Amino acid sequence: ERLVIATHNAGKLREISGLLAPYGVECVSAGDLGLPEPEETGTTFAENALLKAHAAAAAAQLPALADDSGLSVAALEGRPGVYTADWAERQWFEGEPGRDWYMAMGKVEGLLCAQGPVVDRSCWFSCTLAIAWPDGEEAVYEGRIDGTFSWPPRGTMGFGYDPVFVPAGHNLSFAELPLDRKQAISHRAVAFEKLVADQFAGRAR
Ligand code: ITT
Repeated sequence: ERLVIATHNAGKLREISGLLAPYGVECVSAGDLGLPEPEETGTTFAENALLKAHAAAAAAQLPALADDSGLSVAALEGRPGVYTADWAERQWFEGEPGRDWYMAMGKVEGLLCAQGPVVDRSCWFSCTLAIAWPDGEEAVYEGRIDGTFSWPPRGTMGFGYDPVFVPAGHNLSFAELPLDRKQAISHRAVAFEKLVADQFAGRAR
């Protein structure tokens, strides 16, 4: 059985493939199928995840799994949240991949610093997984992990905002934790546990 992983984000694809590995699902990425990237016009993680999953399922005529995620900062009323990718979209340093993420993380830090010397740095990562079938059927699963926004960025593993996120109860950032340790606790792993219980129960090899 083939499942389209409806993401164009290489970091997500790596994590999703790893989380699905024990269940004998044959994964094919939206990129490999040459599927277009739909515009994310939703205002919630669920809306965007469903939009991406349905677009891929219809285009590929296969079941498709999409992930919409982001980092929310409590002292910024949950921003950037569903707009996390948008905050990094401006190419301040054209031709230098990765620097745009640094600027987006810096923007969060700047907004926090502007609030004064003592600021609540609580934040959380959210992940919403949506699975859709070509006949229009759908299901949604959500996960969250709480932590602290930490500056300056630390670590080289993971992707996106991992270098500034220190999960609650840990001292290392997500980018300093080996992938298997991130995968044991992350927002994505929490959502996956629900997806697997619902869709792949009893299929672990
Ligand atoms: P697709 O829509 O193609 O899946 P995207 O990068 O546009 O890829 P989103 O719209 O869901 O994905 O934006 C989520 C952003 O939040 C993503 O680009 C990451 O930078 C960040 N993010 C999500 N999960 C993360 C994680 O586990 N670690 C670090 N950053 C994460």
